[in-house]
Amino acid sequence: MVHIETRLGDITTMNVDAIVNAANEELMCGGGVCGAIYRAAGAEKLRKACRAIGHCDTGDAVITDGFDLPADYIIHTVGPVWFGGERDEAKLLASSYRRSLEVAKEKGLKTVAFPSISTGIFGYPTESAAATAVAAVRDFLKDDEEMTVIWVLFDEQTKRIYDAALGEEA
Ligand code: AR6
Repeated sequence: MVHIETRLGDITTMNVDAIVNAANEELMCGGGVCGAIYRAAGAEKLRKACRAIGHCDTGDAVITDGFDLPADYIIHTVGPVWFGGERDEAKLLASSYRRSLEVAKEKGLKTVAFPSISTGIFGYPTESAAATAVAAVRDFLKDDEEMTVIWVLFDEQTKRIYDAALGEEA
């Protein structure tokens, strides 16, 4: 069954098939959720795995082991930097979600946890990011009977915005 939900919390604690990292194109250890994932997975091991892959385009996704995380895998996707909405940001953000779920499906993964991609350091306004994210995930899942997607949101305000985009009670 397709299931979508939101939770408040730290994505690095999630015991799921894969958590998604809001990465950069160089796949380097950054700040925000990326830094937290590097620390929790084991920075050296993750750095080595990311170096072997080398690069990920904006809107694309790659996968590594989850190393010391409870999650089996990390899907690294690069969301767009917000430039005011004039540089295909919505298309690229939708692509980040779609490619992450395609990579998960290729591996046969059933439960995937996302952070709020692009809405921190990359500056994407949360309301429009949530609307685009929810539409992209629903579109991908419409034919898939067996995936669970969980947004793990770090603060109450962001959770409220995703709940509203999903049309649920906050
Ligand atoms: N669990 C869940 N969400 C978190 C966590 C956590 N442990 N920590 C932060 N967030 P950001 P971006 C939230 O900046 O905007 C990095 O340097 C955070 O509050 O992590 O896509 C990368 O390497 C926000 O709501 O990602 C890239 O260079 C959301 O995660 C760049 O930042 C995303 O914020 C990516 O920027």
